[in-house]
Amino acid sequence: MTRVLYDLCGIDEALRFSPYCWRVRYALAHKGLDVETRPWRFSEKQALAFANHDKVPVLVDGETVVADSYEILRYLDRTYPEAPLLGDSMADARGRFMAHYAERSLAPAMLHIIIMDLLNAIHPDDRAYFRETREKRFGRTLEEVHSPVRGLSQLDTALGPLRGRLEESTYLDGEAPGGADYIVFGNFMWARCVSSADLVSNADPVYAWLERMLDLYGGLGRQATRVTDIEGAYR
Ligand SMILES: N[C@@H](CCC(=O)N[C@@H](CS)C(=O)NCC(=O)O)C(=O)O
Repeated sequence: MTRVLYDLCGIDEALRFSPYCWRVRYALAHKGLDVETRPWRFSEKQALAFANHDKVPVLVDGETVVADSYEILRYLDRTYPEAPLLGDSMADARGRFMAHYAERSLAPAMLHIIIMDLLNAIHPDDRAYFRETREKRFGRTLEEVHSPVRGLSQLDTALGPLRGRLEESTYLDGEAPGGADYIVFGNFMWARCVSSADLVSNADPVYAWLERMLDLYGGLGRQATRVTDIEGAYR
């Protein structure tokens, strides 16, 4: 059976940078499940029509189609109960909190730092769409969102809860990584793949955790193509 994940790609098919898709890539690796990732661009909405959805990730697992990264993690736990990602209903509820933390605290801070790099990493045919939809969402131009000094200070504050947890534990989920780690780490993969900005100082406990996360599953994250690996793509 081929398991397929529709995965956002950028200026090059090998450049995969969606934070939500990275959550799922790690979750599948955690379960030991193989997957074929299929590159998808913002303009290819019709390719997701079968899923009744317009965003990635979309997972096709045999006869089952699941959209939305969090729903995919829940689906994987239901279907492949060994090595839980989110666990019982209380742990699942905490996982949802982590998703809100990643999306509402980490991502906005990172966005101030990487937004212009992100635009540059997107396929040229998708850039006008990205600009138009994101400027509408933010209520500002991308250039106005770009504010690295502000972003770094905002990120430093937003990293506080992660630091606290990582001072007491190897992973957010304890001695071994789990759903909480993958949900949060997806955002760091997003930034890493599109930008060379240093987001975390190497004295920070978050830095050591990032290094561990990059090495998991045979270096899944570390081996991922970055925009800096693509000739002529990085300004
Ligand atoms: N809540 C969704 C969010 C997915 C999402 O926003 N994906 C972005 C890529 S990072 C996307 O496909 N956007 C399509 C668009 O903006 O048209 C999830 O967790 O999967």
